[in-house]
Amino acid sequence: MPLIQFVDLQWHGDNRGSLVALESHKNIPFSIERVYYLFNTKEGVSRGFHAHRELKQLLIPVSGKCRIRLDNGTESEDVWLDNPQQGLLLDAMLWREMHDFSEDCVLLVLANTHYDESDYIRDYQAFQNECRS
Ligand code: T46
Repeated sequence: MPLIQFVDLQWHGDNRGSLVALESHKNIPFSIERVYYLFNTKEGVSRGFHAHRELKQLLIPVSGKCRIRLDNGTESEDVWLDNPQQGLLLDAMLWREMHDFSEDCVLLVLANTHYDESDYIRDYQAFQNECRS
């Protein structure tokens, strides 16, 4: 499976501007159980540095941009999120880091479960061990 998987989000544009609708199992490949957004991230601050055992998420940069590093325990890849008409799909067992947030970045996240701290792997060595087992 490729590390970087984008989901194209159809937009409805007219002379008033643009609109994107997000619907479970239509353009979003899971049931949306939780929505949160990251904003006002300070200059030079990075976030993430963890993986999830089960959680699936879609990251949509509704404003501004940031750089995401994904790592499956064997290889890693960086990608810029800067298009509100595309979401980045984060499957389970991917180490993620978020860097270089622009001042205006608002990163919308759709998740397929409620918040559960026990789903997080926050230690990189532990993540690699779980990938191997
Ligand atoms: C992820 C990346 C993209 C909650 O109480 N409920 C929530 O739904 C979330 C996501 C977080 N929190 C609390 C837990 C921490 O006290 O908010 C605080 C900040 O969370 P965290 O340090 O995990 O934030 P990030 O930006 O490092 O990671 C977040 C998500 O946690 C994570 O699942 O994939 O965004």
